[in-house]
Amino acid sequence: MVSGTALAAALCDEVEPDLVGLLDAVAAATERIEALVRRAPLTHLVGLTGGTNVQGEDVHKLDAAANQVFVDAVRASGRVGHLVSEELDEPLRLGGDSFDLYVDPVDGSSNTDVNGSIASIFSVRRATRDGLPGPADRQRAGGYVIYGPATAMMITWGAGLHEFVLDPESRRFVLTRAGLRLPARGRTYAVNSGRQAYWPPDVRAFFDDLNADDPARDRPYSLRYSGSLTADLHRILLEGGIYCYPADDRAKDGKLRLLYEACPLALLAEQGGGAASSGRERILDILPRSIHQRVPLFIGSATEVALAEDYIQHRRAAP
Ligand code: AHM
Ligand code: MG
Repeated sequence: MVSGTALAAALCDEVEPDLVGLLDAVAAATERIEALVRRAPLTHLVGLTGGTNVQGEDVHKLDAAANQVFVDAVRASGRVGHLVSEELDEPLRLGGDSFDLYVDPVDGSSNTDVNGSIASIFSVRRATRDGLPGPADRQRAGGYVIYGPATAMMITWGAGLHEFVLDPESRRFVLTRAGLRLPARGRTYAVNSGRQAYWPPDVRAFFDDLNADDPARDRPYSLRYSGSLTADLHRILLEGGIYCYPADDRAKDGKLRLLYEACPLALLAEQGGGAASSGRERILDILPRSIHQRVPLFIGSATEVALAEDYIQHRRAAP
């Protein structure tokens, strides 16, 4: 639990009690998921369930277990009207009237099988009667909890970007960095370059630019890609650079989901002085059409995101 901790104290000073209560429930859920993650190889919680989710993707055992932890935790909080999850076909009605909660219970699920970093992503939106998301300004808070060598929460409630680390002894989240700012540019990028055969020319030109042998422009960049968006973004929030999952010939809208992946991470990046774009428009300007909608994503330091937009919108030609 986070009550009585640095997280609760920070929240209590700045946000309404209902939101403190919900974020407390989210933090408690992630503390329980962390315990499952740490023991997963010992408790046969790695590997697939054999089922697929609404998006046709294989469900890992940890996806299903973490999803159930969120369902139980937010139901008990009494503050959530609808829970939308990557692992649920439809919004789950929970009866609360303050907020709707959007979650990706386990981001980077394939890493569960290889002891790689994974995370839970969450987005709190003001409740709607129909469970539909409405515009981005309904998003009231967002963040993720990464289960890496340390378990860390990156969170914003609209007043800066903050990091809390779970103390494994007290089981409480402790403030480690307040008011984090992303460097204006970085030296690394993250992308699945195994898909480059499907990239359109504008996407290819952007990465050719980053890979150029041009020390005067601080190139080439280094590639860092882990298979977990949040693990890659964590490096970028701390050290700068850009994470990209572009649209390509096989994935016309990219892979990542707007509401429980792109939007909360975009809010984090912007609160730290960074940026997030589909390449064509700011992520937080996109009006959602459906709960599981996908979106191309370019997120990180303002310099690299602006450069990606220049290529995608054909303001720059191949170097
Ligand atoms: P998931 O939520 O089902 O795990 O999917 C999202 C993940 C991201 O964390 C990661 O960056 C991306 O999918 C990796 O996809 P790919 O294997 O196509 O590179
Ligand atoms: Mg997932």
